[in-house]
Amino acid sequence: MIRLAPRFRLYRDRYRRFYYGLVTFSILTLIMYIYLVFNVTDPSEENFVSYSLQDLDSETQHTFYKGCADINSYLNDQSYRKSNASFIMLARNEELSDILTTLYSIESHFNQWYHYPYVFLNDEPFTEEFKEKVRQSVTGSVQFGTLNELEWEFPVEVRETMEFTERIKDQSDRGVLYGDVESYHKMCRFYSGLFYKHPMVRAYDWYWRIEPDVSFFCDITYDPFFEMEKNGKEYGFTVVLQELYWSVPGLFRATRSYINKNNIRLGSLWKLFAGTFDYARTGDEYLHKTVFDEKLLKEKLEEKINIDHLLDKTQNGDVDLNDKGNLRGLNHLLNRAQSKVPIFEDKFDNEVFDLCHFWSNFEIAKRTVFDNPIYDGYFKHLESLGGFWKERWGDAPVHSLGLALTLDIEQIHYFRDIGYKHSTLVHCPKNAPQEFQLPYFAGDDKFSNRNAKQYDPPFNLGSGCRCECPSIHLEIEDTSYPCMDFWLELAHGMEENTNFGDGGYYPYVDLDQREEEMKEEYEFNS
Ligand SMILES: Nc1nc2c(ncn2[C@@H]2O[C@H](COP(=O)(O)OP(=O)(O)O)[C@@H](O)[C@H]2O)c(=O)[nH]1
Ligand SMILES: *[C@@H]1O[C@H](CO)[C@@H](O)[C@H](O)[C@H]1NC(C)=O
Ligand SMILES: [Mg+2]
Repeated sequence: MIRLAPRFRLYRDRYRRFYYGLVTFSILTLIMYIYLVFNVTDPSEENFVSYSLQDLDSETQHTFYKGCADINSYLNDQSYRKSNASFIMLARNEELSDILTTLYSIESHFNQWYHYPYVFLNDEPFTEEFKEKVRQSVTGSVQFGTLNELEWEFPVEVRETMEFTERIKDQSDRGVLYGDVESYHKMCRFYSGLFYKHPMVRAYDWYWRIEPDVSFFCDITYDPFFEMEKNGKEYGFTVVLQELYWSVPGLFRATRSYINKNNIRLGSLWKLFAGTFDYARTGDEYLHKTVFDEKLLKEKLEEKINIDHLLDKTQNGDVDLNDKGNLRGLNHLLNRAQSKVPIFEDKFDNEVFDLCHFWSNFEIAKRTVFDNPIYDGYFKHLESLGGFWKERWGDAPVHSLGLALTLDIEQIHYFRDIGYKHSTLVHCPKNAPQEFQLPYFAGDDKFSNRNAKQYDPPFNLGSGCRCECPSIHLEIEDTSYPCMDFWLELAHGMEENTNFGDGGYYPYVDLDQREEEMKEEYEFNS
């Protein structure tokens, strides 16, 4: 297993160069030139193997099944017990058609064999038409709940203040996604701290969260609740990615203050979310202060190299603004003068939030990962600080940081074999080899003529069962840098090879050496 370490690192580093090249490419024509010089023509790129084409299993982190389980023998196995579990979905009446899309997808790919119940929640009563259509579409029982004011609305003493209205309005000016949509704030608050207390959710030990307009691409032929329980897992995800910084600038500090005030003993999951300030080893004070991840490293080094070059020219008195290199230096100098280091606002105890989090629109979890005194106190603390309206703290980062208060990495499961799409992001696995595939059969008449399309071809390292991925998709596993890297290193117990701060973890980086390497790659015209 240890031998995997350099492999991941190698691919990751190559991948980073490629990815950031790609991003910059689409933004600035000037940088496009640099991109072309560095990345496209980089011969080492030929060896790049994306994560989605690799076997990522480790001893503690692996898919429960390779390919398809034989559903009938699975269900009839002596040791199998149906779990005390339910789907849950918060939704609005007007989302009915998107909801039916979701239901068709989850039923035809999973629930037609397992018949788990559903709980639908809404801040308004569901219409009769809604209930009728939903009941017709599923093979499990359904409950519909209406949230009361305490569950859905911000506390009266908050929502009737001028500050409340203004703060929310202000977020659109600052360009926070959904920042000025009050109901979105309510939704995030509800999912952060209240859903698990709802009586209909508390009636179960496990839940699977779904949303309108999501798709599943593979058959899930085993019972994920049962397998999680059997394997000591408490929280399962399909996508891990970075949050937009401006929606949560104060969340990490708030989390840290709760931890310190209550002497919380953190789970090892914390390492996935917290980084230290000692990321960059360098004699350069400015770089030490501003570089704490690979993206900034590249930006800041590029900036430094160009500025140094310009200053050098200035000293010799031969600055020529028709020269691309000089012009670039000047631009960088202006940028540096204007740049802020926003992430520092949220620094605490020498740790920063790396912005990674599990995407919470899909969750399979034990209810008590949230329904416990530590998490509950955490939510109350966050609520008291007003972050659900002063900022736009999302339930996803709140869940992730909150889980890390109690859970260890080993209790988290990556459902790599579940193909999933929400909005534009797609995770879709490669199918397992042919000998691990089984033919489809309907578990319910509704699905007896499920369109028999061609499944994706098998792949020797694949894990999926009867997957049909979108023909063209950008695989999130390959693009959720740096979160998937961190996840994999932790999943493979590789963090001892890296730089450890107090609680936080980051790969060790020698900035001065990287600067030398980068300088060599640069070509100045003069
Ligand atoms: N009842 C109700 N559900 C909501 C409201 N806002 C969001 N939701 C639900 O909360 C979930 C997340 O909202 P969504 O708009 O999909 O957010 P996104 O996935 O972050 O874009 C979905 O299941 C929505 O149906 C609301 O105002 N009322
Ligand atoms: C399911 O779990 C809930 C919450 O723990 C419990 O109240 C309920 O009795 C359980 N139901 C069954 C059938 O075991
Ligand atoms: Mg959604």
